[in-house]
Amino acid sequence: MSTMTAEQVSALFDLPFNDLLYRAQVVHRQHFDPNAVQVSTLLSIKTGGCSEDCGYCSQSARYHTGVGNQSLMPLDEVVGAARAAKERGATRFCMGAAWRGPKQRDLDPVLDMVRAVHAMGLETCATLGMLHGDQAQQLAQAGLDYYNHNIDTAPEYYDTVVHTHGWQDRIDTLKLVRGAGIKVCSGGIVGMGERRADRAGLIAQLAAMDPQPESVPINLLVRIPGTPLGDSPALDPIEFVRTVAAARVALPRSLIRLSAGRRGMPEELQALCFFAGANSVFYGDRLLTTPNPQTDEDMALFDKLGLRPMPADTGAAVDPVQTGT
Ligand code: SAM
Ligand code: DTB
Ligand code: SF4
Repeated sequence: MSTMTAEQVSALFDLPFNDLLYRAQVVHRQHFDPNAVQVSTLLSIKTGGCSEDCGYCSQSARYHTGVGNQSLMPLDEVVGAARAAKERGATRFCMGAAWRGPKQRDLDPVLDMVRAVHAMGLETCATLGMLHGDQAQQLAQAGLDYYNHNIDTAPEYYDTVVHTHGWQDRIDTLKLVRGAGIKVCSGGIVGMGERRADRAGLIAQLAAMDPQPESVPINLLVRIPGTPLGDSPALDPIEFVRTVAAARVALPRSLIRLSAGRRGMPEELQALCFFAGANSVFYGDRLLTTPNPQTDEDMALFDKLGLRPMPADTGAAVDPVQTGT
């Protein structure tokens, strides 16, 4: 596996925009069908009241954001939401919980959810916070395909944003996930006041993982009033596209997911992100606690751009000869 240092990723960011997008587009076409986009739907199965102090998050108990504290959703509601997501065309269903990490009594009902969603023929993903002991193995045995656990930013910037756990804790959980044979979904957030060097550092850290994460969500900060980052200055949209393109070049075989923040992006910006190598989205009217584009708007955009939903389990490399390039 060839990897890139933070300096090399920084050099990508510094390229003229057209050169960067060309590099990204070439890499994208070498490894993927350029017109296929993977479609995941999110569900918050346990919302709010979280012990952690992540400075971007509406669900921390420490900030007054208007997000209530809801206990774990019953199994039948989760199954109903997964069925609706499948009917609308999602191939992966991601269950998110506002925990520092699950206790065993939290995990047991989540294992039932994973079994039920897996049995429906959807790819399963969960994001439950830090794992310990044999929790990752239990999830793998229940049929979990992916675990989402973002490293969120460069190690040097992490402690500016989060104080109740550290960047290394995130890495430790990712190791448990890999060790259990679960595919890794890990990415980050941009627009948190970090420098370009931190964005490059985030991407270089993801690229240095061996193997690289199968899925890499790139979130644009959703500025939540009441959180420490609620008044952050907006990231320049062109810088966001550069981030997507640099991620595509450094992570050639990963699905790069346009994640939080898409609702605020005009179609032209989303189109540029797809051109820069993004090939996955969160699809469905809500993310966890904030709105996402409406599904019919997304389908209209896909139609306009000639994009097709990617079938499940073809996230890895495809033969470029068959891609109609
Ligand atoms: N509690 C678990 C954790 O922290 O890993 C799982 C849920 S947490 C909400 C999942 C991810 O959502 C975070 O790591 C972060 O990348 C993203 N996220 C949360 N709030 C966000 C916001 N306001 N804007 C953009 N991304 C956000
Ligand atoms: C990820 O990288 N982004 C998603 C998912 N993984 C769990 C969450 C985005 C949350 C956006 C803010 C909210 O809706 O609360
Ligand atoms: Fe809790 Fe996760 Fe939000 Fe951090 S990002 S406050 S761990 S829900």
